[in-house]
Amino acid sequence: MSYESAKDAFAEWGVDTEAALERLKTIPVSMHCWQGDDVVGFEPKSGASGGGIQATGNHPGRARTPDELRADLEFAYSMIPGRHRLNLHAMYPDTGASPDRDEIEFAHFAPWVDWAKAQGIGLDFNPTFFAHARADDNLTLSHPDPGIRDFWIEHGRRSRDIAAQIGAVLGSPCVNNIWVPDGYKDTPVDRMSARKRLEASLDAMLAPPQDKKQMLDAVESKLFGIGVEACTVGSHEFYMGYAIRKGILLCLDMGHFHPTENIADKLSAVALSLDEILLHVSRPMRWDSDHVILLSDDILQMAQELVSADLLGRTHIGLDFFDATISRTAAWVIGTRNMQKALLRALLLPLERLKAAEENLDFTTRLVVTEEFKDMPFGTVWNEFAARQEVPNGQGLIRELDRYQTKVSGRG
Ligand code: RNT
Ligand code: ZN
Repeated sequence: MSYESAKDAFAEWGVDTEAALERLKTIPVSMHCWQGDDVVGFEPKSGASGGGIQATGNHPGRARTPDELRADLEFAYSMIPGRHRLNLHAMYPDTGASPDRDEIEFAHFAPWVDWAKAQGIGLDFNPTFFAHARADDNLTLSHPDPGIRDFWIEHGRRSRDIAAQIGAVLGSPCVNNIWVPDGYKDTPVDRMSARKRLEASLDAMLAPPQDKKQMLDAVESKLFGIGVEACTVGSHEFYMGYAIRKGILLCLDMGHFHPTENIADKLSAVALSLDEILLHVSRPMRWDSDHVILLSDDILQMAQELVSADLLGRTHIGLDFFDATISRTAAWVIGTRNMQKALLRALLLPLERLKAAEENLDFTTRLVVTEEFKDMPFGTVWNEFAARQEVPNGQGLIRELDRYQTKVSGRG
C-alpha cells in the first residue's frame, strides 16, 4: 500500500497522518547506556551489576570502553528515526583517573558531554547505588550505619551537580534519576526506621538547590528485586508521596509493579498530583527481567494514555532493559523503534470520536472503533516516517543490524 492510500484511509476517520508524523518527530526517547555493556560500567573495579539487577547472556560484541559504547550508540541512533537522548549512569565515567563514587565530578564525564553536543543529543544522568562494596548489604541511603549513608548522600549530591552542569552545557534539562536497591531478603521487623532513614538521606541529598532549567530530580520505586524479595524500602507508596511533597519527578518503571498492574492506568492518576513524570519503559517477564520491549499491548496502552491524557509534554520517556543474549545494538534499535511505533499508533487513533462515545456511555461504538482500527495501515505510515527520516526498515534494517554485529563480534 502506498503512503497516499494510507493517508486517505486515516483521513476517512478524521485522522491526519501528517500531523501524527510531525508530532512523532518531536518526541525524544532517552536511550539507556547500560544496554550496550550489560550494566558493567567503566569503573576500574567494575564487575557484576549487583543490587538485584542482572543482565544474562554472553552474546559477542559487548562494549568494553567508552569509545566502543559511543560507536555502538552512534550506529543505533542512525537506525532510529528522529533525534533522541542518552541516559548515562554514574558508573560510566570516561577518565584516566579512578574516582570513587563519592569523588565523581563533571570532568569525569566531560567526554560524554562533548560527544553529545557534537551529536546534537540531550543527556540524562543517574547516580549509581549498586555494584559497589558499600552497597553489598543491599542497603545504601537507608543503611543503619551513618557513615555508609553519608557516602551515598555525597554520591547523590555530586550526581545532581554533574547533571546540572550537563544540562547547562547542552541547554536541555538533564533528568537525574535516583534508584536505590535498598531492601530486605526476609521480612523486616522495623520498616518504619528504614523508611525514615531513606527519607532523611534523600532530604539531605536534595537539599542543595538546583535550577530546574538545568536538572530535574526523579525518584524510582520498586516492588522487589533479587535478594530483596520481602521488602523494598523505596516502595511505590513511599516515592509517590515523596515526589509529590518535594515537587520532583516520579519514575514509573514497567517492571517494578505486580505483574498484572499496568503503568497505563497509573499515568493519569499520578499526573493529577505531579508536574512531570519519568518512564522506564521495560518488559518484565515473570519478574523484573528487563526484556527488550515489544510492540505489545501494555506498551500500546501506555502510549495511548500519554496521547489521550495529553501527557507527552510533561513525561520523559526513558528505556530500561538489558538483554545480553542478542545483539546489544539490535536490542537498542528494536526497543526504541517499538516505543516510537507505539506512540505513532496512539497518534493515529480517532481519539475525539472514541472519547465522545465513552462520554455518551456508548461503549459499543468504543469497542467497534477500537477493534476496526486494529486493521488500519499503521505500518505504511511508519514506513513513510522511516523513509523521511532516512533510516532503513524491514530487510534493509536487518542487513544493517547484521553488518554492524559482525563488525563488533570480534571484541573479546
Ligand atoms: C533497577 C532499576 C534501575 C536500573 C538502572 C540501571 O531495578 O530499574 O532503573 O535498571 O538504573
Ligand atoms: Zn528502572
